[in-house]
Amino acid sequence: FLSMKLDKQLIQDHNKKLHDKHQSGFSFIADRLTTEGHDVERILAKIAALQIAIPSWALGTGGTRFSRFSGGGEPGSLEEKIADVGLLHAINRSSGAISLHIPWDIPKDAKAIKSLAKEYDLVFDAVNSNTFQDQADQELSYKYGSLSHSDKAVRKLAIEHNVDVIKHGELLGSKALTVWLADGTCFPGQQNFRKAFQRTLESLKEIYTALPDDWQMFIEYKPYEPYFYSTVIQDWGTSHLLASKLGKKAYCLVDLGHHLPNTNIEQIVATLMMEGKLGGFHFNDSKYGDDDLTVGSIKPYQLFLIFNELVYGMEDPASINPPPAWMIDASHNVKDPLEDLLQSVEAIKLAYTQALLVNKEELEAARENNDATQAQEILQHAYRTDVRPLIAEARRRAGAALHPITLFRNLNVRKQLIQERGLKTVSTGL
Ligand code: PSV
Ligand code: MN
Ligand code: MN
Repeated sequence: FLSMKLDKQLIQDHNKKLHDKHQSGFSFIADRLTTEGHDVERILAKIAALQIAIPSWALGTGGTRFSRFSGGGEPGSLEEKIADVGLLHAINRSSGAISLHIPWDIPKDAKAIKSLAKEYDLVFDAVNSNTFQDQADQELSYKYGSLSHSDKAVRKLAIEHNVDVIKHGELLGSKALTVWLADGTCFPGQQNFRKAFQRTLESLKEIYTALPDDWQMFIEYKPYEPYFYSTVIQDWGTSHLLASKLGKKAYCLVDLGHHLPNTNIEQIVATLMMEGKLGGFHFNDSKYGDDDLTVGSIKPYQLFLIFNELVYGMEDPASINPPPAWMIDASHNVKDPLEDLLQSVEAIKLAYTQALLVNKEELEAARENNDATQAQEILQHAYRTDVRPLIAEARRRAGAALHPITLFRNLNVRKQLIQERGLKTVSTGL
């Protein structure tokens, strides 16, 4: 099944069945938007262009520190992971990139892996380093930190690993390195904050030197976990400080789950874009912490407000921010990972499309007049528009499925994957 790739005819058959229902829904929204002065074709082109990278570590069932309930048919090799992302991309034509975590997914033969990905029409997004775990044969430990460690020899090991990750990425055609530094402490007094920051900066400078000119470095922040008292790169301010000190190839990476409850993430996005320092995004959703749930499952309005700032930043002709890299960073404990990813991509596209509908001129006028009521009307008019037929239409035109989850289920994909790969499978990741 997977070696055959998804037969395009299956998608056509699926679309044929849903055609009439889709067409009436699409005409309805297209007419309404046209009446409101929107250029529907322009919106469809934008929706089609948005590609979201799938993390290689999110294709299997995730777990917590308490348990992991393994799912069947999970990809056991990088080749199988590529096949899974290829399948998602064939179904939605919006997941045309894969983001690798190294050493969880070391390509043994980069050339072969690159050409396999090409067969599925996939490219390699940012490569991620891992200095939050000790590897089996590792002589020095990251228990007390990596890039920030008090021991120079440990820092050197972590720096070399990051440089090595860049080299792997170069062979695959990646153009960015994401550094998420778990380093931190569990107890007050355990660490000199200033020294830890300085050492991290020095280590990052060495990695930055090894970064090719056409690459970017994304610095991901997170307030807590795995350590529970302090984290060296705890927030966007720290990430921004490091990125500015490093230089123009260094940027901040916003992971939606990496904020303390009720943080105004859309305001962070606005500030970073204003400064030209928003490099990338890890999408997920959460109720409490870094829950890594399906995008849009808990706080869809917040996601829309974030996209409202992203669209504003991207469409601003004076913007100095490069186009951000879009990635999902999620974990699936109870859902089929592939269904969950299809839902996440859909949620991102929904929020993006709704943000495209915001009447920017009217919103600015309301703001200038301090008309809070009207500002809310304008935002929620866009947010409450059912844009699903637009996304489906963009997919249909790209040769993808009108309703991805329905197709996935009707094709019995999981059953076939279990037949191919077995019922008891474990995929690398957290
Ligand atoms: C850390 O919580 C994180 O968000 C980083 O992006 C890691 O690379 C990823 O999760 C690992 O699952
Ligand atoms: Mn992340
Ligand atoms: Mn995370």
